Amino acid sequence: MNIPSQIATLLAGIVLTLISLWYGQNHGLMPVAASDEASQVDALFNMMMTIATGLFLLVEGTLIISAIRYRRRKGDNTDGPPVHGNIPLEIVWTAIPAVTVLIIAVYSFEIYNSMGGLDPMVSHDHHHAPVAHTNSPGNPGKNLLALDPSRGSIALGLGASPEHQGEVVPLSVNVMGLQYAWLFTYPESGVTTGELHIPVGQEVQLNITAQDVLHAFWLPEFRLKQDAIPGRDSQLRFTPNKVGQYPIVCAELCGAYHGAMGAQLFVQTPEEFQAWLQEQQAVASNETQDKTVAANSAEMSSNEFLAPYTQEMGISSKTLEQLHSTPEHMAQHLAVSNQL
Ligand SMILES: [Cu+2]
Repeated sequence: MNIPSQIATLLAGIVLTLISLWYGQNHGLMPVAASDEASQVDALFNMMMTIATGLFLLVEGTLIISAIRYRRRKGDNTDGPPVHGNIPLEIVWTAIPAVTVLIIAVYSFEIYNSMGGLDPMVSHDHHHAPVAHTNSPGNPGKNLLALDPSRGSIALGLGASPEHQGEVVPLSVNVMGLQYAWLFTYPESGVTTGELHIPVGQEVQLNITAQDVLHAFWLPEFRLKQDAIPGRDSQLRFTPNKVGQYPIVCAELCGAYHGAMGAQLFVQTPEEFQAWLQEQQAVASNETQDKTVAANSAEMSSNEFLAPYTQEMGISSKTLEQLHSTPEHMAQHLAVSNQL
């Protein structure tokens, strides 16, 4: 049986495309998608996976077929034909990746915009209500230029998506990254905790900052990641859509125990969330009444806060102190030892 090479190539191309399209949707690499925004990120990822699968099969397939088909036969000691190049082929293999990259760039920018990446959030004081957005939805870049320094600096991250622009977020939570934990403060109720609870089905805004060094607030199931930067605000605005418990990961190497820096995110029904919040408020007011319990964890030193975690990890508080000692501490030590 002898199939003409054009038809064989066409058939191989069809099979390759079908396999790529199937694998692009069935790679199973992503965890559950728990936010409204996650499906867009997944669509982009699936598209890139489809292209990558096609390219992999094309390149590796050609390599394997060539290695078998054009191998050296027994007794053949002649040279191969001298090939100096193939201009049409070179144009094709430059044009196809160029167009592919351009399509991915435009598509990902479109997703970034629809997730609120172009909403230039004005950084605001954590204890006040968010500054109203003055953007016109059709002209998202305008505020970038019209930034008024008296209103604060631009926060990084994701703001209002075009369809939510001008809306006030029902719940905003302040997130503080510190070596080696995340702290969450609910400004309206004065609750500070080590786990993040949010109600399902409504927009939430996280105002993220860091106390000491760079951290990164990563929610894999929500397809969101944002740097936490000392002295600078960043935000994430999103809508959780699945009740459940999800990991919060620090995704920026931030010190010796970076690997253990994590927290839990609980997406609850609005009723459960309100009940939890009231419970936390009650606990907080009891603590201030009898004053036997230390003030809320925001006022703890990071050593105090970390004590239960370090014990679990088998690290003594002394080690932690040494790790945390700054040049000033060293200087004090020296001054004391010199006096002796
Ligand atoms: Cu960290």
